[in-house]
Amino acid sequence: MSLQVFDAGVDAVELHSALRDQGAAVVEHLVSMELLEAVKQELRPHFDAEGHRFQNDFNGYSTLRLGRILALSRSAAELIAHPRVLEVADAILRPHCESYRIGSCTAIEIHPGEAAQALHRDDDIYPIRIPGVEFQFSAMWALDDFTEENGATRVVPASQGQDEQPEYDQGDTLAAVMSAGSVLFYLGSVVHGGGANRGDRPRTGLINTYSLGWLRQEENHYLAIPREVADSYPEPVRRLMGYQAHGSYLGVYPDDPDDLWYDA
Ligand SMILES: O=C(O)CCC(=O)C(=O)O
Ligand SMILES: [Fe+2]
Repeated sequence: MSLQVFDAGVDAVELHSALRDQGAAVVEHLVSMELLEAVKQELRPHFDAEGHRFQNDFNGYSTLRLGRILALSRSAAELIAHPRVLEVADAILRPHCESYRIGSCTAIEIHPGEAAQALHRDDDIYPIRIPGVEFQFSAMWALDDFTEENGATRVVPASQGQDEQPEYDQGDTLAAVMSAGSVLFYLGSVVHGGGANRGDRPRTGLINTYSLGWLRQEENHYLAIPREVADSYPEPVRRLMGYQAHGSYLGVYPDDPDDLWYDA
């Protein structure tokens, strides 16, 4: 068995239905090598300078990580706000909210010798679950080819939507094998983890999560991204960062065009 892999032209309904069934799916070759190279080059000095700061038992000690991606890589905005990703986010999240936001953006470089990450659910950051409601979903971009050997993300298929996380082990997982420029979509309630890197080169990916607009964002984008940098992005990216209210009453601010507080 393997995860369902679609080409870039996949029909949105088909993709959404695969995600509903398996909790995860890969879409191949969505972006150009030039864009990937730009993102990698922009992140490189930051990986080298501060990637080790995120090392701990969960993230591993042979893995470099970066947060506050939109402050470090302008090109990454094209992955974060990619129309194909937002189409999927719309299908999964919009039934449960009026607008959604980035939860977190994390670049992850798993180095040779790293063990498999503990299997987990990204949405366990939230203390409750609501049956039938996905709180978030994730898009893991392969910045390098992802292989069985080099630590491709491991996913437990059809593990989504459960109240408690059952005991799974690595034998229950499938590797999201995909070429650079492809993306793995998975639901926030799907059990998964970074793979062990048994190869001889690092594996780099960028995971962007998107969460319901009435939830707190995992990464505090107002503090993580300097205001002038946030303001320099186009409006759809600023909105994803959180510079918008949810509907008319949550997170309102004076210049919000949709706000109903300040209009009286
Ligand atoms: O690096 C990966 O493939 C997955 C990492 C992950 O799932 C996480 O840190 O939450
Ligand atoms: Fe995760």
